[in-house]
Amino acid sequence: MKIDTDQIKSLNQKLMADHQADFDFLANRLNQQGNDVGSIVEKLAGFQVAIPSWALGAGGTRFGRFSFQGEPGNLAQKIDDVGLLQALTQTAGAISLHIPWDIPKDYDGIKEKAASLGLVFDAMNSNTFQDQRGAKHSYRHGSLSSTDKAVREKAIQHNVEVIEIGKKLGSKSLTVWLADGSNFPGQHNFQLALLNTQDCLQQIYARLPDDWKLFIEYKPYEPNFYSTVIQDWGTSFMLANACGDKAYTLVDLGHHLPNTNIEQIVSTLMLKGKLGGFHFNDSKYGDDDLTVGSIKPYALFLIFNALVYGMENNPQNPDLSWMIDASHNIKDPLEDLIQSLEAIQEAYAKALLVDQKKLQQAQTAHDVVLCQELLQNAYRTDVRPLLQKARINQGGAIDPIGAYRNLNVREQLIKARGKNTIASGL
Ligand SMILES: [Mn+2]
Repeated sequence: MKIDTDQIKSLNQKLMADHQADFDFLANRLNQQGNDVGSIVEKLAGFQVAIPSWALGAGGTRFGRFSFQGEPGNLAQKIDDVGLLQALTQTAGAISLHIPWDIPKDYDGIKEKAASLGLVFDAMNSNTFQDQRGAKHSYRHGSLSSTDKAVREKAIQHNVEVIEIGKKLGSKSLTVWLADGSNFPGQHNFQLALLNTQDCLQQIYARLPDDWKLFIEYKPYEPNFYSTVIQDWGTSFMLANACGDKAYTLVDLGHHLPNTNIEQIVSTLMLKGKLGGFHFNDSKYGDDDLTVGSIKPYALFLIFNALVYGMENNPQNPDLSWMIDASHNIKDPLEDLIQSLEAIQEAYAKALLVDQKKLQQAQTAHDVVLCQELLQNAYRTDVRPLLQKARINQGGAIDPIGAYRNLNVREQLIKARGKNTIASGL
């Protein structure tokens, strides 16, 4: 199914008067405080987040998976779903594919479909964390870090294939996340595992087209519980430096031990020009992959504050590749993603409200109280009318969740696809 702009317009009509009153009130206030509301709305409209192809179906846990009806059964349907998100939110202008789950059969058809929905192909994701059917060599004991040369070769070759597929789709980056690590003390020689990984990443990097980027994602634990080869940003940063200028660190919010200061990590990486990608989700305990902003919205705001500072002050750092990396165990995946997109925009808008000049003065004057006031005044502002304005300007919905429910999107997807379809992925 496809949502047309007239449907959205007519739903917006009913909410327009309230929106306008809210927006006028807020814009007036913010302009008086010295903000440029027009430019904030423009920045919000330009902020596009990639949706990963594996997030459109129900996610599972190791205890089970509860299928969500009407799930996309193939790549074309996944792209349709991202198209629905984009039509409603105007914030989801890209899709990030996972290989081998989403190898296109008809490249022209897939490209055409994406283009017709206003979508581009963001980073390609390789998979060396599970064996494919009939595989001759197993990743059971690691991939790029394996002590077995044949396994390492196979993992390198897979990444090269992912690059080739991405080239045909117009993608410009490869994200590598490794599950490599060990479960028990003594199982790994840490140095050998790291050296093997570095050597393999360099070989993959050598096959990267000139206008591509390599993103190296880190994670402290899981699926291995004693050690992980690329466990933290420092290891990723070191490996990216060992590869070259086109290699960057990728930060995933859920890939940190509890209470890690993620805003400080992104600040350091942007200062060094090495933050390439960013994955959104939220968590309470570990890599919980929950809806963005559902647990720690203030932490998200503080991270965005660091990101906005970096975007404005660090020309040495490239434009970031933004993606939602979440899993949907009990919510409708599309509703969950709409909530995440809203939370991302909200945190971004609030960060744009921080008076950086005043903050710097307060920092210099050691006025700790004022520093906190400046951050929290921005955080406490209800910026939702700005988000609505950005969406309206681009043909999106004032209330995306309301529109999704009003248009009976899930019911229509179930009617078209059936109750028993299962999206490929975890
Ligand atoms: Mn991730």
